[in-house]
Order: sequence, then C-alpha cells, then structure tokens
Amino acid sequence: MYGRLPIVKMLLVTIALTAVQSAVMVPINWNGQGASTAAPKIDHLLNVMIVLSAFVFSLVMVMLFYALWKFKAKPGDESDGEPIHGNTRLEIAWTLIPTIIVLFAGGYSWKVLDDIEDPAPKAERVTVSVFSQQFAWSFAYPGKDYAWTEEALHVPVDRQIHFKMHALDVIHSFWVPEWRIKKDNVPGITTTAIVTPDKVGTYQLVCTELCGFGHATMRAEVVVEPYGKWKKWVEGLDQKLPEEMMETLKLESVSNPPAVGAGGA
Ligand SMILES: [Cu+2]
Repeated sequence: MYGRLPIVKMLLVTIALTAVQSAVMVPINWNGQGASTAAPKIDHLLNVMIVLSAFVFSLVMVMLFYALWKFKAKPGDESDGEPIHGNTRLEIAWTLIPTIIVLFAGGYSWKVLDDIEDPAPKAERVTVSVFSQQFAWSFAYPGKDYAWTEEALHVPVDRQIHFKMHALDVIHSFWVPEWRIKKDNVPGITTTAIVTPDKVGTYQLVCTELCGFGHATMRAEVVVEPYGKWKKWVEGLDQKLPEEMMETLKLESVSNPPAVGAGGA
C-alpha cells in the first residue's frame, strides 16, 4: 500500500506545483518601493517564505487528493474502514519535515533581523525620539537638545537612525512601508527601531496598531534628505520637547534591543 513509487510520484508532483506557485508569486512586488538598507533583505526573506509555504501547501494538497482518489469506497461498499494502529515511518516524517522547515525559517529570520539591527559606530548614527499619542506623532532630536516638532519627521539619508519610541496613552505602532520596519510604541517602556534610509524622498509614517477612533488618520510625513539639509532643518526648529513628554521619557524603562546611548545627532 505504501510502495516506493507513489511516494516518488507524489514528491515530484509536489515539487512541480511548488515551482509553478513560486513562479507566479515570487515576481510580484508585494511590499512596493523599498527605501532602506533593510528592504531588499526583508523582501528576500518574504520570497523564501513564499517558496516554503508553497511547498507545504502543495504537499498537503497532493496527499489529500491522493488519499481521496486511492481510498475512495467502491459503489455499494458499506463496510467499515480497515482498523489502523499508526504508521511509525509516516509519523516520523510528518514530525521531522515541519520541524526542519520551522527551524530553518526561524533561523533565517533571526539572521536577517540581526543584520538589520547591527548597530553602527556611535559617531555614524542619529538618534530620534518618537512620541505617539491619540492621534498624532511628534519627534524630538536628543543630540540637538531635544528640538521638537509635530510637523513632520525629518531624517538624513544613508545614516543609521535609532528611533527611541514612546507612547503617551495607548499602544501605537510605527511603520514606514518603504523602510519595511515596524515597531510597537508601548506605554511605560522605550522601544527602539533601527533603520538606515537609503533613498532621498517623502514617505508616510503610518500607525499600524488600532488605537481608537482617529487611528486611520494617525499619519505623519517623513522626509529623507541629505545630511547637511537635515542638519539645517533641525537647527531651524524653535520648540523644545514639552515637559510632559520629557517626564515620560525619563520614567520609562528601556527595552529591546538593549540600551543604545543618547548618540550624536
Ligand atoms: Cu493607531
């Protein structure tokens, strides 16, 4: 019943189906334009996951249809099915294969995250504090004495930016689709996102954690510009971080990844 031949055939059909699905899905640009050094790595990770998922989906479908066809009751057959007490080989296979796939996916994702969050030397990074509240974003520049603005987020191109994020009321989430990075802002703790924007341009910061009635409108303009221009812009800011926000910043504990100093801006 479990002869060699059907297994080899099923595997070949599975591989063929995986190839067809991958050929259709992989070329699609799911995430849109990329504008950070992390983008190609994350897009590649997504493609690897698509191929793995296509393989699992194909394998399950092939086995399902094989079983439906092979073990279909003959017309008029009213008898009970054969009692089965397990199949050790099959059970080892269906434990081992998913374990290998999940461990590989986990390990590879870990490596990509590690690459993306690899901190640059202090002198080369810029620290920006991000404040989120229902339903607005604001930004402060620690290296520039906490110059603060509600208008737009400006960052220099080709510098590693360490975003220190603070939520003043409920959980919000920081997401710039072109950078790929998304990170929750959690009341009581400071979360950190590390991004190196590599394309000058104007983007949108979107809140991706349902945070109340105005959630859909919780957006901010993001301007990525050459370092000199950015520096001038920060120097032109005439407001300092409001006292209430400074308090929040001081009271919070720092979380994942471990404390990164205030850094130069
Ligand atoms: Cu929100």
